[in-house]
Amino acid sequence: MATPKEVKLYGAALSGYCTMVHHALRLKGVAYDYVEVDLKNKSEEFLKLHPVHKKVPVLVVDGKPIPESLVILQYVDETWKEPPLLPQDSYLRSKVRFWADFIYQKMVPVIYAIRSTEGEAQNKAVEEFLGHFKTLEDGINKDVHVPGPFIHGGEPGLLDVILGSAKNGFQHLEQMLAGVKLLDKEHTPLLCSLMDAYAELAVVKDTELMLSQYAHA
Ligand SMILES: N[C@@H](CCC(=O)N[C@@H](CS)C(=O)NCC(=O)O)C(=O)O
Repeated sequence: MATPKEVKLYGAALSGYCTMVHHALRLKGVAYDYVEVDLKNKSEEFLKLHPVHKKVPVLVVDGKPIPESLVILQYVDETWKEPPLLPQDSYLRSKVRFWADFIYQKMVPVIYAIRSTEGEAQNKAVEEFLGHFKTLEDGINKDVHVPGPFIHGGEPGLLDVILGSAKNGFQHLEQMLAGVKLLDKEHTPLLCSLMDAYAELAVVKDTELMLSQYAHA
């Protein structure tokens, strides 16, 4: 496959899904242009790129649009091989994909539920979040973690990118919940330490700085 020439990311500064894609591209050293999409007033240009769900992120590579963050992350990993985000071993790769899918299918809806409810319903959603987070901790520990700051040891992998990109969002939720700890080192020590290590990466800080110019969005 020829190396792509023009890479453009359509995103929104406050979207954790888009942050993942910024990080993946930067971890791979891919040069790209960024287009901030006004989600309240989506342009015709953007709607043509993703007429199905009309959501960011959309990565456009040599004019060809690729929507959906998890699909994009895997495309990026297959297109720019180094450093790899997914393990070489296909069984391990399936485990990483399983836990990535768990985050999207089980955890994301609960996060939306915490945001959109209050009182008893919100307490229930928080309990559910903590339960899923512990399941994820145990699953990652058993299935894919090897000693080191990141999930596969010394270099960040796909699950680091997904979880690490969500850290700010989790912290905002904690502020909103005033007093409830979602990221608890006693409850989920491995996930907390993986996210702390990830937050120290230069690509994370550089992305945050670059996106801060759109912070009013
Ligand atoms: N499953 C999608 C979700 C993307 C998503 O929900 N994007 C939000 C921003 S965080 C969006 O574009 N919302 C605009 C809308 O729904 O109109 C993905 O993983 O890429």
